[in-house]
Amino acid sequence: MRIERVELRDVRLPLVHPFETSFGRETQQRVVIVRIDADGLTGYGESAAGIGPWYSYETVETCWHVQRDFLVPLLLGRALGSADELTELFAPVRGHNMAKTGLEQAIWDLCAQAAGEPLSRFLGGERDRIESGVSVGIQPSVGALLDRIGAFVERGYRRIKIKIKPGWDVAAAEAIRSRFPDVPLMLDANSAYSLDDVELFRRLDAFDLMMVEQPLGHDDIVDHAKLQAQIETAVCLDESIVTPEHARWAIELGSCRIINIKAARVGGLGAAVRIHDLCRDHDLPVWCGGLLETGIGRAHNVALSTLPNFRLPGDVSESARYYKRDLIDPAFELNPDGTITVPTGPGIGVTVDEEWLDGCAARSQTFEL
Ligand code: OSB
Ligand code: MG
Repeated sequence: MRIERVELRDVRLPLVHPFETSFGRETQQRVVIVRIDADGLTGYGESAAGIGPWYSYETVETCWHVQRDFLVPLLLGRALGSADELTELFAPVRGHNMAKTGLEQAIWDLCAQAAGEPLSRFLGGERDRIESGVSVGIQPSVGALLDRIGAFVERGYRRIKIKIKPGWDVAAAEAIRSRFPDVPLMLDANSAYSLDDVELFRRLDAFDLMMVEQPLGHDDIVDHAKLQAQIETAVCLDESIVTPEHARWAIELGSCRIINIKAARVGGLGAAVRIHDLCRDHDLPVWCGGLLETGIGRAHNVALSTLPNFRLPGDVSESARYYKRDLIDPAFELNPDGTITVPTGPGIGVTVDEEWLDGCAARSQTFEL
């Protein structure tokens, strides 16, 4: 297919609840929505970079710059045989995985549509529903945390993840375990600790956690191996795995027993599938993480989550948990059994509300042949 038109939109959407992690508090989501037109079809993708360089070094501004000045010129007018070709095409641009992902996802959407298949099947997925978990931000008090978790458990979510940081860890886990003894529970530190905290992680072993996510440095895989060797709870890596090579290194070193896969972090769906396959071959379960995506990025996450080694509930929750009005209509909803139904239409299989998308866009830029 020949890439005829690329449109970037800088979208701002208020969050239903502020989201607080060890690196900060967000009240609004900012993303770049990518629309690509080719062969009479339209594909969408999302660069979920956010406002500041906290989770990774990327921001909406760096995405815009790298897309406008480097990636879009590589794409425009090009005849592509498959979305896999993008890995090589984009390789000269070092890093900037979120910038790449928005464009790459739009091409996957187009290719799946051209094949007349839902993206989930086109990627090799098998499920028609995915298990949904929820990521609960740092709350003003333990009481507020328990109330929030209670509401999500009531709603049917299959797994609860809480954000932790020094001072908001053991006591929070202990309180959750005494109120909800059986709830599948995990903690995400977003790199807030160091190897000096091994004792603290040993104490957390008492709470029957599914895993502890990214406890140490955002770019570390060496200290994580040392920590994993000293605790019972499985370490899961998020920030540290930015390429399939990092996944291989982490597995070889024993840095983790589980990997959180986010297409946005690893440069797209192609790399996400490669990490999935590598983990499958080494018998490591994976799950699909999130970056508070709008319905467009969420549709890609849902499709990715249907691959067989996504064996644990992910952070792909229903739209209403983030946004009052999503960019897609209908929005993603949670089934009573805590699953989300995978769209069956061609490509991402959701309808983008173009009018609302324009209404949420602070700026847009179109590149045409
Ligand atoms: O570390 O997984 C993370 C949100 C923003 C940045 C980093 C993370 C998260 C989440 C929320 O945990 C996942 C979601 O609900 O989309
Ligand atoms: Mg995380």
